[in-house]
Amino acid sequence: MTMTETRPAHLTDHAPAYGGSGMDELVAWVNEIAELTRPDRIHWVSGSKAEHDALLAGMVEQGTLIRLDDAKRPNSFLARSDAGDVARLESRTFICSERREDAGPTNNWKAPAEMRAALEPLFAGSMRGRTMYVVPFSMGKVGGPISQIGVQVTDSPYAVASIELMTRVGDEVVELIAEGAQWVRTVHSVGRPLADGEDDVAWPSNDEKYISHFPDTLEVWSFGSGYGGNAILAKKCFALRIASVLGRDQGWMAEHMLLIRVIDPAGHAFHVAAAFPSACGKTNLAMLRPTLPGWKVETLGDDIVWIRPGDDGRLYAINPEAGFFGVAPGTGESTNVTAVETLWGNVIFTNVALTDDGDVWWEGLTDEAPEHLIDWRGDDWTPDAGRPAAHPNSRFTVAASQAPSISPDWEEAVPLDAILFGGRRATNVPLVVEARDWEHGVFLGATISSERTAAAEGTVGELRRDPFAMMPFCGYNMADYFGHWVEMGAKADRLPRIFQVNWFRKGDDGRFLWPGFGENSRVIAWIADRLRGDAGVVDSPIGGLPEPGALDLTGIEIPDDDIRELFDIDPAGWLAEAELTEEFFDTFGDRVPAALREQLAALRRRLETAGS
Ligand code: GTP
Ligand code: SPV
Ligand code: MN
Repeated sequence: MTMTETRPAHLTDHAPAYGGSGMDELVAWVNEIAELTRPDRIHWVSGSKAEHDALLAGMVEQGTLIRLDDAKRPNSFLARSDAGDVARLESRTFICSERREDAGPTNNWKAPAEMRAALEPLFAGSMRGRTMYVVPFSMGKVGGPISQIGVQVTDSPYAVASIELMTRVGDEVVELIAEGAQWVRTVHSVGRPLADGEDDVAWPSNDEKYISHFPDTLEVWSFGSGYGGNAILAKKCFALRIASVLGRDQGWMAEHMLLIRVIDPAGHAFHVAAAFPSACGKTNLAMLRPTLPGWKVETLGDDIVWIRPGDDGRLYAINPEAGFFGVAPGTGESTNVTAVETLWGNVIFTNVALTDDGDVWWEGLTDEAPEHLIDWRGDDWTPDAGRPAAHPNSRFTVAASQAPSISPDWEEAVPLDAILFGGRRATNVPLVVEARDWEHGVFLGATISSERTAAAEGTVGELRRDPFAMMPFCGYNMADYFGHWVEMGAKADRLPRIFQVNWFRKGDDGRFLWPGFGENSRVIAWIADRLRGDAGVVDSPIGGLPEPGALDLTGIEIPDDDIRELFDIDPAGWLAEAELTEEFFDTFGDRVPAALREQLAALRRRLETAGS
């Protein structure tokens, strides 16, 4: 079959015409999806600015977007989602590997054939009355050594505009596909076909939702949601769940991490990646403005990192994304001034509040709320309303290049010097701990727990396991993933050092013991000094702690008692935690690597000695 025969020309506008068997495959796949979903039009997205602007203008006209005041927030827009479509849905997320044990006990599993049978009637005709967009994208710079490519077919112009900010979209990707490069097939429908002449709603979606992954065939099929990670399939679905499987098979890693370059007062640079669960401070640390004089942090990425061993025995990292899809609430002048500056214009906001003068607001942007707002649902709001004006998982979508802190070379791979694991822990976990070695560090990552946030469904505040901050994002059996981490340690000979941090420890009175945000630079500085070898450390049963005085606290007032509490290690509390870790490991049967079982036994021995 030739290209022209397989392409339904009457539906298609701009379609890049490269030769090659890869191109025929792509076109055949697009046609197959169109035949199933029955769109009125097919638009091949070129990624041009004019096209992006036209998409946005179309959504304003249609009611999906509100254009913000051009003087206050140039070229920026507000979307209000359906109230039932506000976050990731872990309960509707499926890993459809051939074998159930390859998904493991922490993922929902369905056999591929069974899932296809469930999806087929949902996708059949699901794009009627709509345009089907074909969006070719690259994760990492196009053609880069650690980059990967994919195509998303979607009936959501909001998803298209978001993907254009979050990834690199363009014909060069189609050219790579035509030449035969491996690519990931992602299909997305909001699941709201339009009858003839029926008016669209502002936020089309479907009560029935599926976010399904087929790791064996490198496919993602997402139905019913238009929100964030459910709809921007390049992000969590591809760059974490599918990529983690590629990494397992090909000897690299896909991680839920931020990436920064830390520069000390003498000009030494260190590259640090940090895995914190959703809405636990990655964007904040990625944009850290140090309060410690002379220190500087450059942003490389805020959510996803891909890591590969280099020829020199070090681990190299990239941020595969091109934008930030960041949590709005809690982002303000005092907490993340860099983000506030990044958001000057060219932003798509979702589910934040609208001010009377056509700008946006959310809890934490300013200390005092405006006297009147339109809240995220479109209702009048005043400070005494008794409910937040912005949804707790409201977000901004903006190009990474707009951050004033972005590294000049942020698209290049950097050698990793340190990896941090963290979470929200009101108790037990100290401000910072250094792993004894790689395997102990992997144990720290594997045993992270964190209090739930609004980034997914569930009860906010409830403590849950979130190993490596990857619980919702690991595309295969998590015990095998632990094993992959252990093995990666053998693949490199200048491994990054591993630390655990916790900005969220609370006193008995419920207040945070650590001021956090810019002051986290003090912890980063201690870590950087450790990497250079000139900061003091003392051993403890759970790892290395800063020697008294080694953490630079000049210029801030923190009561000595609070500092003591921040580093307090209660052997009984930790032994109880070890008990839970064993229960957690046992849910994987004998798949947990022996190295981690040994780490747990050694931790218990050290705690028992300390406690006696
Ligand atoms: P995802 O995009 O969901 O993966 O999350 P993220 O980890 O990038 O989340 P983000 O950085 O946006 O964190 C959001 C929340 O954490 C906000 O409410 C912040 O105010 C809060 N936060 C970040 N850093 C600190 C800190 O050092 N101390 C305290 N107390 N809160 C913090
Ligand atoms: C997260 O939940 O970790 C996010 C937001 O980064 S979303 O892309 O919606 O998953
Ligand atoms: Mn995330």
